[in-house]
Amino acid sequence: MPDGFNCGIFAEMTTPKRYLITSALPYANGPKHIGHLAGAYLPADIYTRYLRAQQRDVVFVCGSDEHGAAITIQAMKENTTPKDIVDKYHALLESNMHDLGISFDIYHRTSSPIHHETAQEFFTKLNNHGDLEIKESEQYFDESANTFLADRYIIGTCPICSNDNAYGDQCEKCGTSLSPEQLINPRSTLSGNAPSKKKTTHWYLPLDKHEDFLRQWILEGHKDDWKTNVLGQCKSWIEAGLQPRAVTRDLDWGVKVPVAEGEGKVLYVWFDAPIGYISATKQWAINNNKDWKPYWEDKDTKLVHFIGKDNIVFHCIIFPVMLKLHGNILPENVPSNEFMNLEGDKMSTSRGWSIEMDEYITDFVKKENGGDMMVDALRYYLTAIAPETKDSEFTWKGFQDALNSELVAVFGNFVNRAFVLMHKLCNGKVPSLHATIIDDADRKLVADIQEAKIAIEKNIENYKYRDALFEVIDLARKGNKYMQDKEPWIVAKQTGENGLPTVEAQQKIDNCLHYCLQLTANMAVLINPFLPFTAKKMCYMMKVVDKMLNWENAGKVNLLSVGYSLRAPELLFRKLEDIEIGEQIEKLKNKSKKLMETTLNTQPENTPEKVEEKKATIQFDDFAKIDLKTGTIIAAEKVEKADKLLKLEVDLGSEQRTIVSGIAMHFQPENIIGQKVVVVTNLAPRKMRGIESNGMILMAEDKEGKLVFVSSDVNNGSNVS
Ligand code: B3M
Ligand code: ZN
Repeated sequence: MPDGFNCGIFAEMTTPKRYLITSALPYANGPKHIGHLAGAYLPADIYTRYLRAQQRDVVFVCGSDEHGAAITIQAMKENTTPKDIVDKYHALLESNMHDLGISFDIYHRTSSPIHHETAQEFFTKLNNHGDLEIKESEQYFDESANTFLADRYIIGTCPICSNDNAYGDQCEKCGTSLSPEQLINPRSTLSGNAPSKKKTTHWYLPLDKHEDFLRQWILEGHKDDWKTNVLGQCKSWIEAGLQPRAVTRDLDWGVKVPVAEGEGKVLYVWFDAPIGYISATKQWAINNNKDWKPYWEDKDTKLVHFIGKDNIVFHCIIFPVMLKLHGNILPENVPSNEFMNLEGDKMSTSRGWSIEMDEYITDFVKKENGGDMMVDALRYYLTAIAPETKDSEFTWKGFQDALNSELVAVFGNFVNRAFVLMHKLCNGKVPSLHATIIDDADRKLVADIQEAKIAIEKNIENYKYRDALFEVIDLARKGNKYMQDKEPWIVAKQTGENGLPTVEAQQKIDNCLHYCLQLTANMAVLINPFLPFTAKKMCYMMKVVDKMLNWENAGKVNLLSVGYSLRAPELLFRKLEDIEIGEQIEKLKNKSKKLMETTLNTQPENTPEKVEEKKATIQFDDFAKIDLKTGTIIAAEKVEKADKLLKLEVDLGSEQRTIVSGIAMHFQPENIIGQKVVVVTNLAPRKMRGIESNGMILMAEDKEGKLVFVSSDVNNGSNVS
C-alpha cells in the first residue's frame, strides 16, 4: 500500500526493485504525428531500453484509447461504426509504433474485456467505499436525436474570443477550456438544433477533498524532482481550487457503469483510459506468466508516466487521486514534454500541418533497403530537439543538418574509418595493445569514454535525453579528433626495407586502432537506448552478440578481444539530399492546402488558427536583466543557404552590431534599411550559419500573422523600459 505523502522523495534515493513505464494511450481515431512520437513514446522507449540494458525489472505498457467522443465523432465523419474506427486505427498505431522501434512490452486496447472488467472493478471499489458523490444536474439534450450531448457534441460561441464554433469542452481558436454551459447560443452537432436541458444523475470524484494530499505529495514531496513545467501546471490547478469531476457520461460507447442506476451510462473516457495502464499490465502478466500486482501495489515499484503537456492534469491530479483511493502506488514522476512545432507552425493532423508517423514510414522506412537507418535518423533528430522544457521546432532543413553533419559526418564517419583502417593496417583483426607506448592522448580517450558513460547515465535518469544524446555524439567527436591527431595512415608510411611499416610504426598503429575499436564498442552500448537499429548493426560488424550492449559494459575498454577478426564496415547512415527535403516541404504545403480547402467547404469551424502560446510568467528580476535599446537597420543581406535568415547591421548610437534575424521570409533586405528596431543587446552572442549574432531584434505580429516594425522616433541607443 502506498503511504502517500512524501513517498516520492525517499523512493528516488534507492534503486527500485522494479519499474513500470507508461506512455499516454493515443486515441484510436486517426494516425498520430511525429510530435506525439517525440512527446510521449520516444523518451519512454529510450528510458526503458536503458533500464533493460541495466538488467532492471521493467515493464513498458501502452495501448489504444478506444473510448470517448473522439472515437464516436470520427465514426460519424467516416460514416461507419465506432468499432470499425478503433479496429482500423488500433492496427495502424500498433504497426507504426513497432516500425519506429518503440519497444512496448504490450500494446493493448481499452475495448478489450479485461480492460472493461478492470475499469468496472475500480469504479465499484471507489463507489462502495463512498469515495464518489452522486449528483443530479441538468445537461444538454438533443430532443430529435433523443440523446444527451457529450461536450464535444455541442458547439456555440466562445465567451472569450467570440469564435462561433467553439466546442463544449474547449475553444480551439483561443485554446480556453470551457464547459458547455459557457457557450453562447449552443447547438447540437447531431441535428444542428438548440439543445434542451434535461435532468440526469452522475457520479463525481470529489477532487476538492484531496487538495491537501495533492499539495503535500506534489508541491512539497516532488518539488525538487518533477519538471518545472509539470509542477507549474499542477500548482495553478491546485491554487485555483479543485472541483468535483463527473466520472460518468450519458453515452452508449464506452465502459458501462456497473450499477443498476447507471443504466445507459458509461465511465468518462478520462476515468477509464488511465486504468488502461493497469489492464495492459494484467494482460502482459497473463501473456508472460507473471504476477501483475507488485507493479501496481508494491511501493518498491517506480511508476513513471510519459505524456504530452495537454495530459498533465489527468496524470498528476485526477489519476493519482483515483490510485490513492483504490490503494495503488503513485507515480514517481510524470516527465511531460511540451509541444513540437513544424516549420514555423503548430503541428496538427486536422489541419494537415503534420508529418504522420505513417507517412514518414512510407516515405523513408519502407521505401528503401535498410530503412531502419532512417528510423534511427528520425529518433536521433527528435531526441536532439526534444521539447523537454519548452516548445521546439522540427524543420526538414534541421533534420537534414542533424543527419548529415552529426550522424553521417561524426558518428558514422568515425566507425567507418576505424573499420576501414583496421582492415587495411591490421589484417582485419583487433590489434594488440602495446603497454609501453601508451601515451597521454590514449589515457585521455579512455577517461573521456568513462566520463561520457557517467554523464549519459545521469542525464537519462533525470529524463534529459537531449543532453544524454549530445554526450554520445560528443564522444564520437572526440574519437575523430583522437584518430585525426594520431593519423595512423601517415604513420603507416614509415616503412622498413620490406616495404611494411616498421615495428615501431606498427605498434603505434595498433594502439590507435585498438582504442578506436574499443571506443566503437562503447559507442554501440551508449547509443543503443536511442538508436537501437544502429547499435544492432554495429554488433553485427563487430561479430558480437547483443549481450555486449548490456550497460555494465559501458566504460570498459576491453570489450573486443585482441586478435578477433571483425567484419567489413557497413553503412550506418546515409545523407539526406536537398531534393528529398524539398519534396517533403512541398508535400506538407500541398497537404495542408488541400485539407484546408475541403474543410473550409464543409466545416467552417476548422479555419487554421495559430494557437497563441502563453509563456510562463517571469519574475521582475528576470525581466530587469534584459537590456533593450533602440537602433536603426543600416544594412541588410540574405544569409546564404538559409531561407529564413537576414544578416543585419544595426546602429545603436554608440556602436554598430551584427545581428542575424529570422525574418527573411517576411521582408526583402533592401526594404528594411532605415527601419527603427528595439534590440535585446545583452543576449549572449550566438553563431548562426557561421555568422556571430550579437543581439536580437524585437518585432510585432499583426492580426494576419505578418511581422511589422514597431515605429519609434527616439534616438538610437535609447533605453527601452
Ligand atoms: N487518449 C488523450 C490524448 O491522446 C488520451 C490520453 C490517455 S492517457 C491515459 O492526448
Ligand atoms: Zn475562444
